[in-house]
Amino acid sequence: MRKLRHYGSAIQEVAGNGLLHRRALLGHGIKVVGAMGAGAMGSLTGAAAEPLSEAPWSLEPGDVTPPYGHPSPFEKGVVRSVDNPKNEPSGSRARTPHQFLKGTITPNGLHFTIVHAGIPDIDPAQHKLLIHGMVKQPLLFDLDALSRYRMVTRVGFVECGGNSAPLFSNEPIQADLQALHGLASCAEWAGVPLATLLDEAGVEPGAKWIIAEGADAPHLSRSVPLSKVMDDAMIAMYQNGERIQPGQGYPMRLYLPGYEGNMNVKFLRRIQVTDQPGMTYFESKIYTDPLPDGKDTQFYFVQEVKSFITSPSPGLALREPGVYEISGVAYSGDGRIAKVLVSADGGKSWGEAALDEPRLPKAFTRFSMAWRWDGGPAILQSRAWDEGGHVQPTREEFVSKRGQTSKPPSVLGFPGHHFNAITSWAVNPGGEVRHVYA
Ligand SMILES: Nc1nc2c(c(=O)[nH]1)N[C@H]1C(S)=C(S)[C@@H](COP(=O)(O)O)O[C@H]1N2
Ligand SMILES: [Mo]
Repeated sequence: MRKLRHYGSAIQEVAGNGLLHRRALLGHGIKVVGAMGAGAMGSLTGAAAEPLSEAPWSLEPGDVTPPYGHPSPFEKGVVRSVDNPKNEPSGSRARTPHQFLKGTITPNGLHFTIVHAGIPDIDPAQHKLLIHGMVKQPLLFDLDALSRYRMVTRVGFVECGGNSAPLFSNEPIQADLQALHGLASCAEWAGVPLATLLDEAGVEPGAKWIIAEGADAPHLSRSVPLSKVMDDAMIAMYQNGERIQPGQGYPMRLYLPGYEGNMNVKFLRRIQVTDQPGMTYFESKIYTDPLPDGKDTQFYFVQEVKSFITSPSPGLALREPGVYEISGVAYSGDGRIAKVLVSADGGKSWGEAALDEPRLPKAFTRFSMAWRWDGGPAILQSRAWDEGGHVQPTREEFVSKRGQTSKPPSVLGFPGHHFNAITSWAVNPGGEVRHVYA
């Protein structure tokens, strides 16, 4: 390993083109930004010694506290991109601005949202959930009845099968991170385990599936294997502590940790226990993957291991050579993230990123890596492994298995589904960040 001495003390380089040991970001012996007065941002150390001037907000009382808080008006650019703002009669998507977020929890107002016919205005006092089919005793719940059961809390992601679909394009599409990977979010969900309710209803022998149905106009329906339902399915009613957002399925949704977004039926009103799948529209026509041999996959469930760098990323230019934190999220529908490697030289060499705790199964894990950008060209990549030993494929591996622009855009406008290969950001000598295939 090479020692860098440019910044006063020795920081280990752990991989090519400036990837540094994580110690570099702990502030030991490295100057991250310029000295006071020299750089626009000031220094990380010594601020206490400098005189501070009084800004207007320091001289008078501030605003009243609103009953419900909102981000600072200075953060008004941190919003979802909505691709059907007039809510025309087609699907509508709102994408999470990952490039502006840190940590692992997506704020409720920024959770990605896909609705196939708008957001229904459901009166919770009139909404009911029916459980029927191959059960000894059909059950009908209103929200109050459901709220009397023991609830569980679980942090986990939801990812649309169409997330990252732009990366099926033969040429790298120049767009920001939220346009490319914004159809995945992570929240703390609270609700009643579906197993509890099915135990009460009494599942009959021979039952193998449930078919879940929403109360919105399309009555979106999906089949879920009973084994998954009994394992960790939840009727979620709370999202990050408050009632779930209308866009997330108010007043209740099916939450299936790690499973394809579409299966997480929102506005849930019916669960039919059956011995066979419903072969519904979305599971038989839309979210299947065509393979190069002309066949299609049947029943894609688990969102496979994936990661992407959130910063730097397109639109977040680097101002000047120096030390930066490369930061991103990794997740797997199969369990915990075990390891994330980062490259600054397009995959020639890799260094192991630091993983933030807690590392929860089927949830976002934040990773970071210190990087000294010398002002030259670089290609940044991340690659994740999960505890089950699954590894995020390279683009080459993915394309040889699944093909490129594998089918014409579906009715949802996605040219393909379930893309989880490595994403590459090129940093050019001016500091601009572009999406490339490497
Ligand atoms: N009832 C109903 N459930 C639904 C949908 C819908 O339009 N109606 N959209 C599905 C799709 S395609 C996805 S990806 C997820 C998105 O969940 P979110 O909007 O909470 O992020 O919800 C799924 N559940
Ligand atoms: Mo979706």
